[in-house]
Amino acid sequence: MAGGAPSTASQSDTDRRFLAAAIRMSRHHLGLTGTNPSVGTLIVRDNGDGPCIVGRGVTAIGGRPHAEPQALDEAGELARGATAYVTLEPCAHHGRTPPCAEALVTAGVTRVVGAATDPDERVSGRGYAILRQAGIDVVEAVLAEQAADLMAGYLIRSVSKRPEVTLKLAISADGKIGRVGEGQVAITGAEARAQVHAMRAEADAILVGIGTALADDPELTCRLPGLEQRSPIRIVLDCDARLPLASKLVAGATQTPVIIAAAPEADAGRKAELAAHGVQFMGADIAEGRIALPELVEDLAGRGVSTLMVEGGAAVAEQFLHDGLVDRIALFSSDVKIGQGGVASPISRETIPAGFALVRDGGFGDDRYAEWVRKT
Ligand code: AOF
Ligand code: ZN
Repeated sequence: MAGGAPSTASQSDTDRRFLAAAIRMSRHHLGLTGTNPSVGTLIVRDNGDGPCIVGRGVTAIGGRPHAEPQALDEAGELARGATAYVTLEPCAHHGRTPPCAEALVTAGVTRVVGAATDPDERVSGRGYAILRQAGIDVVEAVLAEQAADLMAGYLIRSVSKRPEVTLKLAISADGKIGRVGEGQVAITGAEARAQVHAMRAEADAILVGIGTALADDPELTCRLPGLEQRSPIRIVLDCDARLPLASKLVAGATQTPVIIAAAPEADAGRKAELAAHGVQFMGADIAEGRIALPELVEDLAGRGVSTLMVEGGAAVAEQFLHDGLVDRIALFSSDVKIGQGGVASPISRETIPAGFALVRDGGFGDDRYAEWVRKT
């Protein structure tokens, strides 16, 4: 709009556009910021000839510095009189870095548009209050749901003291996830597999049961060119520490951590052998002959895991569903038929539990993809 203040309608369109861009940017460090959320910040200035980005920041790898000081650094003096788009309420506490809300005030930003609110009690509501007290115009909760969706791991871990759990399944046309005793069976195609690897890159940890580890000998790494360093830690539910020394998981344990959740009475000699190959152990409670998942996920949150991908097999998936520990279901389905001897999937598009809402429905190559998020 030439001259004058933009109309409210076009202002809110502009706000949504820049926040959407900040949310997309925040995705870059998903899975790399430890217990901190990956936040995106854009500093946008309008000299009368349209809005222009003058500073960008994403929470740094490891979680610090936060997004805002990086974006402000890039903007320099251009931040004065500008608008800051932040995907999370700016922090208000003196942690390992000074409060971002104060940094925005000091830099002379005159407007802040925020998406998600922060459940961290050191911050919640206080970040926005600091800004308002300084006379900054604050607009809250723009694209809040989209921002919260990407930060679900951080939000769930903060509130529920466990990671966000994504159950990923690849299902054949006849409702199977594999074939008994045959190791890995290709169900989905190359594009879907690449998407699974991208999901792994964004996750903190990936988990399978020992049945899957023995049958499939999986690597559970991200093998997308250029993203190999972003493999999540691998967790195996393995009461008796049976993971073979010759498995691919053990072979790569010194590069990408492998943690076995084992019973206290697991053979000490086996554990020592595995440990000598770089495998780590976490103690686990046993209930009805199986590893107790509520305690396990709480321990994982304590170790800093905010997002956990569960990749198999059927019994483990069922146990997570039964215990009400699944927050997101990612379902790939293909035209391939498994036939005789197939392992039935514990879930299908038609049997998604109550309380889940469909958030994505599309495809990768020849395969269909749908994603549901727990709303209750
Ligand atoms: C922001 N911008 O980019 C991020 C924020 O341990 P600290 O001092 O780093 O503080 C962690 C808290 O900071 C975390 O719980 C969340 O409230 C906030 N994260 N805040 O202003 C950011 N990553
Ligand atoms: Zn901060």
